Amino acid sequence: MGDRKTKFLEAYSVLKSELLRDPAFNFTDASRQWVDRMLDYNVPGGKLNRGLSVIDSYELLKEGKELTDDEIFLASALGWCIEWLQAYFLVLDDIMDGSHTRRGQPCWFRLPEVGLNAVNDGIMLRNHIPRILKKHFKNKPYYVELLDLFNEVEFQTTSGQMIDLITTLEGQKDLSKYSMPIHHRIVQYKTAYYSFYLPVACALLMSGENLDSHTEVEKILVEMGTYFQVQDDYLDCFGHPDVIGKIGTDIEDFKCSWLVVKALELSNEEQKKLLYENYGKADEASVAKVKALYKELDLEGAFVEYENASYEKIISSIEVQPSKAVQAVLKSFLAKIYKRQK
Ligand code: GPP
Ligand code: MG
Ligand code: MG
Ligand code: MG
Repeated sequence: MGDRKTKFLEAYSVLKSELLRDPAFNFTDASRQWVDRMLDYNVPGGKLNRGLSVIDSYELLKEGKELTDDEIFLASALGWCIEWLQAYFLVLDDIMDGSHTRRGQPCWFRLPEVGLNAVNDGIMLRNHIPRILKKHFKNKPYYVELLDLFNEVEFQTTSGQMIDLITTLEGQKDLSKYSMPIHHRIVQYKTAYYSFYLPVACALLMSGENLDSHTEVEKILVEMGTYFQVQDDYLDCFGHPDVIGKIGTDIEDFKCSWLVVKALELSNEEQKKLLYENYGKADEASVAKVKALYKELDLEGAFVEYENASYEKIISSIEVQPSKAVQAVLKSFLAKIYKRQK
């Protein structure tokens, strides 16, 4: 595994050098240095689960046949495209959510010399993806499918992000519109497709598979991605910033988080009143009251219950999959996130 990650990181250096050689940056060294620093700051510093999953999944789909160096590089390049996509989303999401830290450092837009130039950097990150794909996959029979996949998934994520954002609009802060079905719709779109379906879909395309014949796999991965975002919502409040690398903002931001939806389900009238009065306010006292109510309602216990039920459900749907290789891909992905602390 250590070796796998080393090779994956080597591929990052190769891809970055190729992108930095673009004639667009020939005129000034400053532009090349900006992109260089922007990439190092935003692309490789996460857990790299999504990226590494492309290689792991591809290997499992090959059922024990050893991967060639070329195959490892190509799977890594696809993995990095997902990490680039993630960096693009996170740079912009942190502006939209008014976040302060990410991966244990200030959000990119919080750096004084960056500010809202980060919007353009986000667009730059997004535009690197088709360049990587063109350079390394143009002659592959699945090239068009790959482009289409990235486009579709970007659209889905943007749609989820939009619903996430418009449910919190100032002046319309109304907790009564928050429910599990709306939460489910948001997280399925904003997180599950790009974080779970995309890595496995990339591996399937590389193995010569047709994505239309794997809709059941897509369904399971979307379910896993939903579970993953519920964990993210949980950690936003109950995780430690030093461990998760970011300071939660969901309560202040009036987000339709799994925690607030669950709290609404479990609250009596008085507790509901407290939520209505304090949820979505930036002051510390209001946030503290919401967190105290979450404790009182034992949302930690409710989360463990959800986590166990969700795990059982996903495992059962994996075990009826006809292909053992596909089962292995899905189980290995689930194992990476089950009971995660960060
Ligand atoms: C995670 O939501 C969702 C995204 C990062 C997708 C963003 C999509 C865009 C089109 C910009 P989150 O805000 O809960 O994530 P985090 O807790 O990491 O900030
Ligand atoms: Mg966010
Ligand atoms: Mg967000
Ligand atoms: Mg979050």
